[in-house]
Amino acid sequence: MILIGRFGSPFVRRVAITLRLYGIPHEHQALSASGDDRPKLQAINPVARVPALITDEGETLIDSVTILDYLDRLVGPEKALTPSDGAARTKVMALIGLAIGGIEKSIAAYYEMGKRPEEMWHRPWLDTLLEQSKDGFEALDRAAATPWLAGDRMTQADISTVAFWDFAVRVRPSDAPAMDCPNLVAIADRANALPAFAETKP
Ligand SMILES: N[C@@H](CCC(=O)N[C@@H](CS)C(=O)NCC(=O)O)C(=O)O
Repeated sequence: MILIGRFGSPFVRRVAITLRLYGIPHEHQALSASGDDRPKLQAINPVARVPALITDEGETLIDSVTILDYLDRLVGPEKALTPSDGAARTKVMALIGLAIGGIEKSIAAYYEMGKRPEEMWHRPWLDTLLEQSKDGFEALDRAAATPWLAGDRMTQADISTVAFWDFAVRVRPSDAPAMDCPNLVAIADRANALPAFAETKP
């Protein structure tokens, strides 16, 4: 199978970490969603977004949600890092929902600042996005168990959170309100010491 996209994308990174933790052999094509790579990416994903995954059967999956679902089914419920049902699944999904809220707002702010000249930034909208991102991650921090987000065992909630948190911290402007997330910092430190996380850190 082939993973498409650079680890600088938190959505690509969460798939790349999962592939490593599952021990699934794969190729990696580090295409970017912008610049010269765009036509090549568009030939794989009509929306020209990363990640995409080309399966061994030749199916192309786009969006990290569909890709993670595929990988979980491939390894089966015993090994899957998203519990397949019950309260354990609901808990992990609730945590991932908060993490997605935090990262989507962080990325929207990143695009507002990166895609427009500064004089065209809509400051009230940018401030709202930065607040929403902070609120999402801080809610996730309050919901965190220990040593991992959902308790004793590392789950997809940890993988996604660490990929998203690392990105959000990296791109957050220095004058934005600081995010107070000691639990996320501790989980990211613990996770980033593991090879699957360290090897994919941009
Ligand atoms: N919901 C998607 C989000 C993917 C996404 O936003 N990817 C970004 C990179 S972080 C991208 O390719 N952006 C280029 C674009 O949207 O044009 C997922 O989970 O895979």
